[in-house]
Amino acid sequence: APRTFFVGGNFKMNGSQESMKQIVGALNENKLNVDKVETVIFPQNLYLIPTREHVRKDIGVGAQNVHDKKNGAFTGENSAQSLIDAGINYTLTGHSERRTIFKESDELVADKTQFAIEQGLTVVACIGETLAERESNDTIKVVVRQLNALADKVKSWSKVVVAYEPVWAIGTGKTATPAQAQEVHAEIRKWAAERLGAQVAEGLRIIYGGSVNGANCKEFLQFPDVDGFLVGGASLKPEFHTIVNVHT
Ligand code: G2H
Repeated sequence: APRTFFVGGNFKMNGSQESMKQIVGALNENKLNVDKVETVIFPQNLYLIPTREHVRKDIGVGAQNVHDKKNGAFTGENSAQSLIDAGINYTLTGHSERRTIFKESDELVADKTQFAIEQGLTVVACIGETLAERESNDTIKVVVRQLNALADKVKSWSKVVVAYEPVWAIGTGKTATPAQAQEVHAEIRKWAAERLGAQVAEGLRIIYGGSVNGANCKEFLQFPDVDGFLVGGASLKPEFHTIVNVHT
């Protein structure tokens, strides 16, 4: 495939100074396919700078959330400019936990995504349907609505990775089957071709997230539109290395 495989580790609100040291130490010591696989870890904010300082340079470090405006009076928010200043070159946007728990709208997620790109960050923009939406056959409708909201704001897609994360598969141990993921990923690429053009669609990385682990990651490789993974729970464990090395 012309697209570089992407594996992200979303640590969510986990970790301690001690566990971060261990995770970073293991990433530094192990043989990882990072020359072939763009590998990025997303620790909680408190650990971003020490992680960037200590983790090997061929692994990227990213934030889990970012504000949609320049530095200023936004108490408690996370600045894209400060991330760039600290060598934190990636961010997630629109994770379902942000959308659900923190009530982020499609439009806010799009504003955050565009602002982060403008500041120079590469953005992993997350989309996906709930169980109720899947059961009422609205999966594609929901995903396309989320994508259209992004496309209304995002001017350049070269620094966007789309993460398809069906909400019912997140942290539940229930993965979408690789075939279910492929079906939605193909629809996302079809949407991209229509809305953004054939060239953008061909280059767009579409990664899958939702209970990916060391044991199930290989099954996705036979599907042409799965360009990587966003890994939560398993990214805190040694099996993250197995996922980064999925091609070997
Ligand atoms: C989905 C995923 C990572 P998990 O949220 O973003 O987490 O692998 O624990 O389902």
